[in-house]
Amino acid sequence: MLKYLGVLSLVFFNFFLAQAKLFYIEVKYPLLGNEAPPGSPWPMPFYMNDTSNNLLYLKKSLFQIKSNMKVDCDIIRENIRHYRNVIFPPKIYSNVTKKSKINLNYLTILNLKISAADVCPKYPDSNMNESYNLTISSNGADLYAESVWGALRGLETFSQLTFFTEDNRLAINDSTVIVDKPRFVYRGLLIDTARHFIPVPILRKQLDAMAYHKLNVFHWHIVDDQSFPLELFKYPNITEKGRYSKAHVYTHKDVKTIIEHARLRGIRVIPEFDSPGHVEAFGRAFPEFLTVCWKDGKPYQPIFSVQGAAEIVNPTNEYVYPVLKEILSEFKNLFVDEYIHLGNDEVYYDCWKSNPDVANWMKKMNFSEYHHLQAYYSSKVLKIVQDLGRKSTVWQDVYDNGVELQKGTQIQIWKDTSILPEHGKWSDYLNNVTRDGYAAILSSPWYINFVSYGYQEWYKFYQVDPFANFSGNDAQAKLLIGGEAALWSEYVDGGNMDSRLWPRLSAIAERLWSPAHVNDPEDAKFRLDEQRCRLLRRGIVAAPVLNGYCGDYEY
Ligand code: CP6
Repeated sequence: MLKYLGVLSLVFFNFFLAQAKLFYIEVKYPLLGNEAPPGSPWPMPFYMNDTSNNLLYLKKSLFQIKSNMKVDCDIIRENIRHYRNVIFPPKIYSNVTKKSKINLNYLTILNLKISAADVCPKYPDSNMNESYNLTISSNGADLYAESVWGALRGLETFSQLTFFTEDNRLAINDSTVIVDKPRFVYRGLLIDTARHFIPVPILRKQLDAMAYHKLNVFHWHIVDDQSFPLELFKYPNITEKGRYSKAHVYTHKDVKTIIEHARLRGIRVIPEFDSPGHVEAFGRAFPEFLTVCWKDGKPYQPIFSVQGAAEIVNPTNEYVYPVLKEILSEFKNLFVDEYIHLGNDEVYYDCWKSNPDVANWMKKMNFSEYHHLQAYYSSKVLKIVQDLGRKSTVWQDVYDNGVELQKGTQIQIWKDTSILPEHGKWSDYLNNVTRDGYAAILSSPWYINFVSYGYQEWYKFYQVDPFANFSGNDAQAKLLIGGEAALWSEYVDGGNMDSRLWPRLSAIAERLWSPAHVNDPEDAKFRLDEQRCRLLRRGIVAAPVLNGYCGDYEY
């Protein structure tokens, strides 16, 4: 009887499978019919014509990229090399159809025509000109750019316009015309390397992937409560006690490698030294700089990892500031960007409130509120960075506490009612910060570390518009300089970073680069699906967008 049942269930199962297969075929092919035209770029350029369907073909041995630079420029040299590899990926290109019976039209040259041909800039900065124009014709392709940085963005677009045809040749649409420039000057990604250490090669790969999306700022949230993975010459003790292990440290040499790689991709590296909160790892070497929390009328140990009273610097200890000055001075010597990020986020007052010495000190200083104490601390560290000749970015908490800031200080908005009910709306924060004359960077809607099911994430990221509910004038609008996705790494390390970031970050990158009207996810999804396949071909293990498949060999 049992045996009989087994056979019966097998029959039923097979029947079921057959039904499922039928259903699968019926659904799958109509969906696949809705593909983006091959060679569709991501993010969408400012302007792109309806290209002809005439194809030009590319052959590695017949194709050259030339530049009009009058000075030797390592950035251009490196990117010509890099993009030749991207356009002709060694493994995939080795399989293309080599012989042809018919005469094909070949595209043989891409000319880089850079206006500032006698300037090879050293580092990308907040003023870099990233605009470019690109034309493809049978006489050759021309890439016009004001600066080297625009040439890099144009090279990326050019590489995306090329695609493999069904007969397995590399092609590009003839008569393509692109006029392109970024919508926002600041298009960033925060990577947190303190909750999990991210190996240098993985960071380099993410910098490549950022350049594939024209993102231009790597905000390196390098230290936090959990670890202090940065080598410090001045205070080796901080690193020794703050790191996870010897293997989990970015040496000065590592940092320089990262900055160099980012430079060649047109990406700025802004390091963050977060304090007075998020300093547990730092405090292991300097416990005397942390606030001692009190309970039941006496100080208590251990001070580490107390819920709701996380480790916070004690701003009343005057000896902390010279040490911070040394650390920030080492940051200044190591990192090259004009901005240093000073954190100052999530300073919970419970521990300060519990400590009677802090209360007495505040009385002496005439501080009636704990945010006065936080403002006192923030002003001191801001002054240190200013004296070092650098500008500061800070989380919005500094602004929220009413600290007077230097012009040019950038405020990063991370709060929203959707994160904590006591927060305000991010659009209100943007209105207020820019009204007061500060540059604002939007992050609240773009916590890329959070995941839910499938499309729901990227649709949500994509549909955000930084100017939604913006009520400021033109001058204020200019101060909304862009946005930054944040990858907090509590549940991310080098192993799952690719698929956590991509292609969801691609959606944010398009929001920050492309014109505001490019905002329909139902339209974008086919192009994004293609971008995902492009990322796979380039070695980035991006998550799927639509059902179906990429090439025959990609996952
Ligand atoms: N770590 C640090 C974090 C966060 C912040 N700073 C954070 C807070 C709330 C959310 C996501 C991240 N994990 N150092 C705030 C800027 Cl929802």
